[in-house]
Amino acid sequence: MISTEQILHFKKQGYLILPQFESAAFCESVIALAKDELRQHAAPIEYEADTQYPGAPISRDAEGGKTARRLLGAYARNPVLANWATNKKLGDALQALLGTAVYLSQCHHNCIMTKQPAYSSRTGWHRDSRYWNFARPELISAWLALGNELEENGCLWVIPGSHELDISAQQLDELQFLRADLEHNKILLERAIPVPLQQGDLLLFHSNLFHAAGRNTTDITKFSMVFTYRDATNLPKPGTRSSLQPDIKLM
Ligand SMILES: O=C(O)CCC(=O)C(=O)O
Repeated sequence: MISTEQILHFKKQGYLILPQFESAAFCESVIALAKDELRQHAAPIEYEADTQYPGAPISRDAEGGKTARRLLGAYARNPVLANWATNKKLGDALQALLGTAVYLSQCHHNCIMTKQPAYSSRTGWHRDSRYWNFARPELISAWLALGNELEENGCLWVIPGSHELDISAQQLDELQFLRADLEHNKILLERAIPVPLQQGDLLLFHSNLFHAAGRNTTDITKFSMVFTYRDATNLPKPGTRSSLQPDIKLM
């Protein structure tokens, strides 16, 4: 299913879009499920306030403080989500990119991201691998657009090829976001591009790829489903957050 050209694109750019990977009907069914969970505030949930990102409510008790950002623990939350996260079509695509058997990490992403019209926050430029602890920072996240994702509702932006760059500690702030005030980083950020997605498109991206996202300025919530995968040799480091829950082998 994945061509040599697509593999080369992923290796060089650090991301790959597989258009129309899922049907609209499936995406709508997951949105309905997510809305139901949001109505019930079904734990585990990360709220915008928890992120402390720019634009987020100051605390869970502040106005808008109960705006959810992520329905966490998606794999264990519902068999529909678990089945999707381990489905063969996705597994085959990941195996083509990772080159070995594929394992789902339950410790990272593993969520439905919601970006709600009011109180959504802005995510700065970062590598997901900054807080992940594996033998190598070489995992792949699979981001399924459950609805259309555009600049106005806060789609992802990426810096193509940035997964391979050597970045010094001085280029990052104390939370490991790229410092926008540095001339060196400005040159890097000029290469940034938005990644608009249509409903059902799948974005696969490397855990070292710098990415960011804006706020949702529309009046419709944006939903995306995101899971993270490693290859068979890239084990989580014992005693870290990345090894808190067992990884799931895709068949
Ligand atoms: O949609 C967003 O705000 C970006 C989320 C993101 O980059 C992340 O969770 O790593």
